[in-house]
Amino acid sequence: MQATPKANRLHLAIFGRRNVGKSSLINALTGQEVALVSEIPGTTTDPVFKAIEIPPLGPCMLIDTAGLDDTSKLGALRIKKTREVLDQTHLVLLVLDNATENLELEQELKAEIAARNIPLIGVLNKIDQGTSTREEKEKQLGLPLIEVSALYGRGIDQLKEQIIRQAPADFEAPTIVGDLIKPGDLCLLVVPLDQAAPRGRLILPQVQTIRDILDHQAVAIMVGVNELHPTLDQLKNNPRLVITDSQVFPAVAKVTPDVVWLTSFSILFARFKGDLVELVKGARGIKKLKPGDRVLIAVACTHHRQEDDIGRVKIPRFLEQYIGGTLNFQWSSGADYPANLEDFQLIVHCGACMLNRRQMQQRLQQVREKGIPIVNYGVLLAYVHGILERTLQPFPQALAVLLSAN
Ligand SMILES: Nc1nc2c(ncn2[C@@H]2O[C@H](COP(=O)(O)OP(=O)(O)OP(=O)(O)O)[C@@H](O)[C@H]2O)c(=O)[nH]1
Ligand code: SF4
Ligand SMILES: [Mg+2]
Repeated sequence: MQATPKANRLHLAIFGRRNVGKSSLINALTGQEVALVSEIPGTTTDPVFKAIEIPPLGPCMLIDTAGLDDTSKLGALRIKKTREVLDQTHLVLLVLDNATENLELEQELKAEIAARNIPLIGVLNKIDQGTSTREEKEKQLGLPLIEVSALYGRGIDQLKEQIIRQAPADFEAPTIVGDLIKPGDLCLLVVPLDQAAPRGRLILPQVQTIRDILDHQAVAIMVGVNELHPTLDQLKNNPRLVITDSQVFPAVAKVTPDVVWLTSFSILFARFKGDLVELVKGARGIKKLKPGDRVLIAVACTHHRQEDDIGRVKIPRFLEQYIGGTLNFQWSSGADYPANLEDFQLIVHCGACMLNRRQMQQRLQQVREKGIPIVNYGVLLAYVHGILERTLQPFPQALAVLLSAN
């Protein structure tokens, strides 16, 4: 269970004022002492992530947060942290207790959650103490409240049922390649094993793609770049699909027969995590770049050598060669994502395997609002190598957008 990648878990955030029992609720939901509880208000000061399994939802990520009324941090920083949590949240639990009065903070948060279309469950904790104020609070807040006692485990099963009922079914796109293949189909996966590849392992997009192929009763064969040709020669029939690392597109395109679909891990991830159509539209922005323009390269993880090399060295080089001049590059990594997106003429994003779908959608939405073109590594590399049209053959909608832009 622990091996389920963070980005594939249902993210459930718990908000409420200090001391209402948010951390206690996490312990009650997990049945374990995973979160720090104390009678001192302000115990939890920064978001804390806990991976748990809630049957039948499967792997979840519970996010414990600092109290809404925690004033130990500057207001702007608190709001930023709350937004960062909401950016990746699929479902919110808003916790109150009988002592919570004047529900202004709760109202504000409720409005922000509604604006983002995130399902919200209201929880009234500590029902073992005092007289219930549920009805009055429900009226004030305009939200039904589930009565629980995190301390005594009361109402927790009802809360779990509600979580299961309200959890969005489509919090992850259902499949990476499953809709492109039939049981028994053969998929050839091409991975460069050069200096830049991590030693002794495969990277997450590769692993997840293999798992998805196997889940759909199809066959995955993985080869290095030089082995592709001899492997194709040995096969009785053509494979259904060749999926390559985008960095070796030209070599792979040369030996893959035209009748075989050719695409890349990062193009598959463009639609799995984000919106392939939007990222293909963004390719128009590459054409419009002029020397001196500013380009943001956003990488969603902080540690990967191969992706570092592609983002720091290869993509800048290809782009500058393509436009025949020098560009101004800026990089962001991990959860950092600059607010001044309007200062860039193009945004280039990695495959985003470390982000959940909602986080990537959120990033795309910000870019959309500001009208800045965005592409991902796969779309960009296919475009500059002149094979984007070919790599979009399996995706008619994105292909139509590309052709209409030409
Ligand atoms: N009586 C009673 N006490 C509870 C209940 N849930 C939590 N508490 C107590 O309330 C206090 C605060 O609990 P926490 O879980 O630390 O609350 P929190 O909302 O995480 O607090 P901060 O991290 O400070 O924002 C602790 O003393 C808990 O034991 C409950 O259902 N009933
Ligand atoms: S750089 Fe992006 S696609 Fe590559 S491993 Fe990191 S998060 Fe995943
Ligand atoms: Mg706490």
